[in-house]
Amino acid sequence: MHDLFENQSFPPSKEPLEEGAVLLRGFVSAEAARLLEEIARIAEAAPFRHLVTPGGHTMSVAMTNCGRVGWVSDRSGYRYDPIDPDTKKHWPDLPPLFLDLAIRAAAEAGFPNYDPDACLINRYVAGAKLGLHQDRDEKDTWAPIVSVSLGLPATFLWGGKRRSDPTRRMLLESGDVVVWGGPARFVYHGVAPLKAGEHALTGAARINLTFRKVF
Ligand code: MD3
Ligand code: FE
Repeated sequence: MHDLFENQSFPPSKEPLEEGAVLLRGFVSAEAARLLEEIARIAEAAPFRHLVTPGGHTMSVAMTNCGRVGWVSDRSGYRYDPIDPDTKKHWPDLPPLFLDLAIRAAAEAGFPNYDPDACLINRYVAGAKLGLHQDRDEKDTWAPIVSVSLGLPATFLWGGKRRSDPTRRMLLESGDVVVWGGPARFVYHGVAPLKAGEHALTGAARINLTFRKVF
């Protein structure tokens, strides 16, 4: 039997995680292939790269961006930059499909009038991980971050407002969207090392989009 949605999250479901955080399982399953086509187009203009942290470590996750600004890191620090430091050009525009999905997901989670200016695109292959961190380079501290998972599943780590708070684990699968805003905006979070696998849409990779209201 052909599985149109490539995962178990049909029909889409909505699950509150904590005050300000909502899990929308399967929210973008129907658009996953089109999203991946857009991502391939973006990556032709702004190729995925492994950024270096201020501490001098090369990140295992490969990144690129679209939107008015992109998130970048180098030895001098983290920042949002309107120019891609690799190509010296502006980042590709946010595709209308991206904007539409991010706005609809935010509204569904109780954040109307969402107006993101940036989308960070993370690509994980087996072993790639993201250590526990907060996202706090954005000026708007109430607007949500909207996260979209595509391809291989990953174990998402989700803690509290202090690094030492206990962390929960949750499997994020292709098509899942999580909205983190308001009181949930500054929770520590990360991604456990990706397990090797093969996905019909992305092959050996997981791709995550995070929409951000930067200004
Ligand atoms: C909770 N990305 O790019 S998405 C990141 O799967 C990032 O690639 C992860 O953390 C990934 O910064 C996790 C879920 C997520 C993203 C941002 C958040 C959860 C968040 C910001 C605040 C609270
Ligand atoms: Fe993050």
